[in-house]
Amino acid sequence: EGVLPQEYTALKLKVLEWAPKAEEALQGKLPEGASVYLCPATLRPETMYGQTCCFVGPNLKYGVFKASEKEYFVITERAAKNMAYQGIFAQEGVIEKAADLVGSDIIGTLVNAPLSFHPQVRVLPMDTVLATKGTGVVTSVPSDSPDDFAMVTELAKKADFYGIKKEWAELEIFPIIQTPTSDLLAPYLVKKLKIASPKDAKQLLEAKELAYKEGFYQGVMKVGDYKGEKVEIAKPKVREQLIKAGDAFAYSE
Ligand code: A2H
Repeated sequence: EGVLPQEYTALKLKVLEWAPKAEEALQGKLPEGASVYLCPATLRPETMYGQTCCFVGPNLKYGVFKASEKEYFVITERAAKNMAYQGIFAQEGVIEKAADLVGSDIIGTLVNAPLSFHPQVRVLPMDTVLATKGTGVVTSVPSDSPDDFAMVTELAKKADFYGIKKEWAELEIFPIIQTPTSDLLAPYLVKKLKIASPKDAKQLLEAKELAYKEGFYQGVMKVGDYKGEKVEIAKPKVREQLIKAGDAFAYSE
């Protein structure tokens, strides 16, 4: 943990169709017409064009928290407490949980992914999601995040083991950012550092650091409204665009 607060962008991925277990757990617990969103926290809002799925920790506990009369967020209790005091919920300081969910209940849920070339993506498991960081929900951008690329590769390889449909993990990975090395930096680094699975923690950490530095300082947007602009410049613009559209909000911790 650093000394400075981490400024995240929390996205709103609207639930379009619940996985059966989550559907059951939510039976009769939400008001008529309410929308529920999974809210991943990201440091790379400019990469959201490349979302291919949304990760939850299969063993983590989540709640469905009331953000306003008609909107509920799936996040950890820890994140809900932080949000309640950041003016994110309609009622300042009030934490109201409509239901409990375990990550594994949510897997297979279909959500809308704002800005993505894949407007509808599935919720998939990732064991390395930490309960102690962000919202406990992570949006997957395999083009630019080595962790995400390693995980979707693993999920596609062992779909039966993970209890998912292979095609949920095999969405096309589009180039989002051009750097001097590649326009698919995460897959490039995973290959170069011979990362075979999400368990190769040491190499993944190295890949993550390389990808983050090169992407941020030398990257140029290949897509979207800020195509051709440097990532450094485009990042706050894409963030504002998402927030203005009601598809994201600022979250810090
Ligand atoms: B990032 P920091 Cl394209 N557990 O978003 C594990 N990882 C988490 C998490 C949690 N509870 N909450 C957020 N994260 C991930 C995009 C992205 C991210 C890209 C490239 C790098 C990258 C798409 N995934 O992060 O420890 C989220 O993944 C590398 C740093 O607070 C979030 O941003 O610095 C990032 O880690 C926050 O990590």
